[in-house]
Amino acid sequence: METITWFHKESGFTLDYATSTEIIDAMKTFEVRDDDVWIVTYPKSGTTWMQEMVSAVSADGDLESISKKSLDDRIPFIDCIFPFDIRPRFQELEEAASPRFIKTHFPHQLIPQGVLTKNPKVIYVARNPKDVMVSCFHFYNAFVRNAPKVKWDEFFQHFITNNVPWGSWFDHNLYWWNRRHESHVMFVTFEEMKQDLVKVVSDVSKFLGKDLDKETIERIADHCSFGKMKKNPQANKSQNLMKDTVNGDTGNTVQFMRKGKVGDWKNQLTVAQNEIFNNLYKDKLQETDLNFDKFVL
Ligand code: PPS
Repeated sequence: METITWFHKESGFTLDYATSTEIIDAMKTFEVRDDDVWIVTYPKSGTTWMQEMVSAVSADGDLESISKKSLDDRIPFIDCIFPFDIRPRFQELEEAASPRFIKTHFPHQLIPQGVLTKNPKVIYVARNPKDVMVSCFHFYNAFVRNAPKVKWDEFFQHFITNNVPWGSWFDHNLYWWNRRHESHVMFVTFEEMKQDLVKVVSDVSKFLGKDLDKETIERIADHCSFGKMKKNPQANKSQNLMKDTVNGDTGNTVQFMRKGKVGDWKNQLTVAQNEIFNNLYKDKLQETDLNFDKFVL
């Protein structure tokens, strides 16, 4: 298996170009507050979707006010190296008024320990691993500039051997699945959001202690629909639009909001890969009650 040049190993994990040792060290001493709200996800699981929702809910549905600030400014991505000097960003977060809203992909082994030992609100968004794998593949190939592209068959091997950023999908998800009954933890899936977004907005609102009326909840759900978010430059990260070089230089651009579907993996995995993945999936989850069978098998 060839090395993917824009991945690197730190503290036993494969990470991508956007996370450094400096970030890992800064996370070790980052002071977590009980009134923080952390959005924790394995990459490509619906993080941005949840960020936009949490942002709208916490602003009581004032969509105009939230549209004035970029999503990353409203809910910073703490693991990310950009902009390059991380000190002002960490200092800003340390000095920010409560409640702070923070996004992270870090697995429990690397996340600031206060997230695990204190009682901040944690919203964990999970998505079935096959769609995650395919979404990751397109994202990494499209958004990493000036780097050699990786072929799907290679990426598949990397994913099933945990040699992808933030490690094993199974370990990452199972940690928070096992803590889902704690009152300060909300475990929600991408597939639930697809099925009934109004319900998820309502649940998130209750979880954050908000008492929003039906009209506001429906307006937030509409604002968070795939179509609306795709047209929203704050959410679609359109400044990062890249040429689609995954399938040769087609001249097409790849959008951050790519397809937003459940089951898109069926267009990507070969029959043999599907069989390999199903065996891995069954093996890893057989003694657990985390179940994405309906979307995976
Ligand atoms: S990241 O970079 O890890 O933070 O990516 P993340 O935001 O977790 O995941 C990106 C995928 O989520 C899809 N997405 C949505 N789907 C449906 N509805 C809405 N509103 C929505 N917003 C984001 C996005 O399209 C990516 O999935 P794919 O399968 O690649 O389309």
